[in-house]
Formats: sequence, structure tokens, C-alpha cells
Amino acid sequence: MNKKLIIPWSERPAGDNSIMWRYAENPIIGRYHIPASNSIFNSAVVPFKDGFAGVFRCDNKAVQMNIFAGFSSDGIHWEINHEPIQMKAGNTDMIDSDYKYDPRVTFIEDRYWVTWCNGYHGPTIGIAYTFDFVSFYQCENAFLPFNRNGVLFPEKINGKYCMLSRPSDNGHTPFGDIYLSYSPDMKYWGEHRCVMKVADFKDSAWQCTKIGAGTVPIRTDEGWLMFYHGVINTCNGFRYSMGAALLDLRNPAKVLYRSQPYLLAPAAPYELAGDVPNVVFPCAALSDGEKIAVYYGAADTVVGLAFGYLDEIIDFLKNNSLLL
Ligand code: BMA
Repeated sequence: MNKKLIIPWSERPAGDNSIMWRYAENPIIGRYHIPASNSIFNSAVVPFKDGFAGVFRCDNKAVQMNIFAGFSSDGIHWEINHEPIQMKAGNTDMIDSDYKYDPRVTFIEDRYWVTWCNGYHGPTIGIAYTFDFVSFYQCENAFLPFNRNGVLFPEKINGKYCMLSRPSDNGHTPFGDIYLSYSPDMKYWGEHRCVMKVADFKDSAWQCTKIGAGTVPIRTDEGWLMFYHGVINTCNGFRYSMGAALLDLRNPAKVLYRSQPYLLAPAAPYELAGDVPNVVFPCAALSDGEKIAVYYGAADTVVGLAFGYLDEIIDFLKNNSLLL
């Protein structure tokens, strides 16, 4: 965690007692932000040089899903390339991809790693690395189809790369739990472990249908803090909300605390209405060690920001945890 980092931020609004609150200027990225886009949403950002870089999910007006690089000096105002990322071959020549969506970005050791949902006979987890957000090198897919929500930890754990993911189906999966897998080389993945499963309807219905890893975990003294999405199937379809979990630092398959109430659920107009209504889908978080800014896709259409204080979120998790 870089303590000198200046992250996007606005204070909790007067009279608001929620643990996390929305940026008043949301959405920070609108659906037509680049000429070709139909929608720009579930996207990931990281500190880069004197500012920030990101990988953005832009669906074009043919509704082809692809990922685009972008840059910002303040993390709020973004210049997104008008052309999608063109992958070069990394640790494999097999870089087939029918579509790319829901990217995450993680800096590990010397480079930025991008994971995304990669279309290869159905969704699975694609991996690429870049040093500069100009040249990207695609690697072997992490898993067999079908899988979504691949999220790397920002450092090796016990000497290996570690990735959260969510085995799924080829459609609008009506189930899903979070697993983790290890790799010595970013090519071969194994030692798969179940991390957390959906909650019981009676305990926490917002996360009773499926859950998926969201943001790259943030190292804290209390454990890895990770924001995730939880889904309930309603008579109006799926509703996606955001919660958080603290995972054990040395064995992140062990959940220490997990939010019983959600931290953010669709309520603002841009979360309630869009191409897919009622979606809050976190994909990235920035922290300066005290404050946190979470980037989330809203209604599969635009990008929003939510803020909170690290210690308040951790206290909230400790005091409002699902019994594990
Ligand atoms: C999931 C993915 C996400 C999307 C969500 C809600 O299955 O397709 O990209 O945000 O559904 O539509």
C-alpha cells in the first residue's frame, strides 16, 4: 500500500451515517465516453506513474465486449483509448478470444497483470501482463470454461501467485461460490480451495444466489480486505450488491469476517436504470492506507465511485459478520 498516494475522495455527506457513500459526481464515466461505446462499466484502475491507469470494459454499439486502456491524473477524469487492447503472445501462442469483459488489474513485483472474463468456448479467465499499458502480452487462460471474476492477489502468497475465481456456467449462472487457486508461474493453476459460499436466504438474502470476487485484495494488519458482489434472484431478475470480506493473510482461503449487511446496493438512479438494472459490481479499489475508493460498474452501463474509511469498514465487518 502506497501511503503517499492521493486517491479520489470526498468526505461522507453530512447526515449520512452509512459506512460507504457514493461520489456526488457519479457516474464518473458515462456510457458514451468514447465514440464507439454503448456502455462502459465493470472496469479496473491502478496507480501508474504520477497518476492512474486503467483497463475498461467497453461494449460497442454492436454489443461486442472488449477491454480498453485508459489514463487519468486524478482517478476521476479519464482518457480512454478509442481502440481496444491488441494482445501480443505472452507465455503462449494461443490467445484466442471471442470476447473480453470485467477486467481487474494488479501490480505484482515488476508488472501489471490483467485478468478478465475471456471468451474461449464460453467464459473463462484470461490473463495478460503489461509494463506500460501500451503493449499487453496475453498468457494461457487460467482455467477451463466456465469461470468468471478472476481476481489476483497483489503479491505472491507462500511463493505462488494466487487467484480468486468463480466457477460458473455458459449463461446467466444461477449459482456461484468463490474459490482460490495457486500458480508457480502464471501458467499452471492448482491447489484449488473453496473460500466462501453463498449465504443462507434467512441470514443474508442479498448474497444468497451467487457471489463473486470483486476488487484486488488490499493488505491490512487484520487480513486481506476484498470487496465482492452478491446476488439475489428476485421476481424482477438478479440484483447485484457489494459486500466485503477479510481473508487470512497467510491462508486467504480462510475467511475471518464477511459482511452480513451489504455495504452498497442499487439505490441511485444510475444503478437502478441502465442496460441491466439493479447492478452494483465492484472491480477495483484504491487505498492510501486510511481511505478507500471503490470503482464499480452501475447497471451494466456506467462507472461509479464509492468511498469509505479502512478502519471503519474493518470494524463494521468485525461487528456485522456472517457467522462462519
Ligand atoms: C454478470 C457479468 C457482469 C454483469 C452482471 C450483471 O454475469 O456479465 O459483467 O455486470 O452479470 O449483468
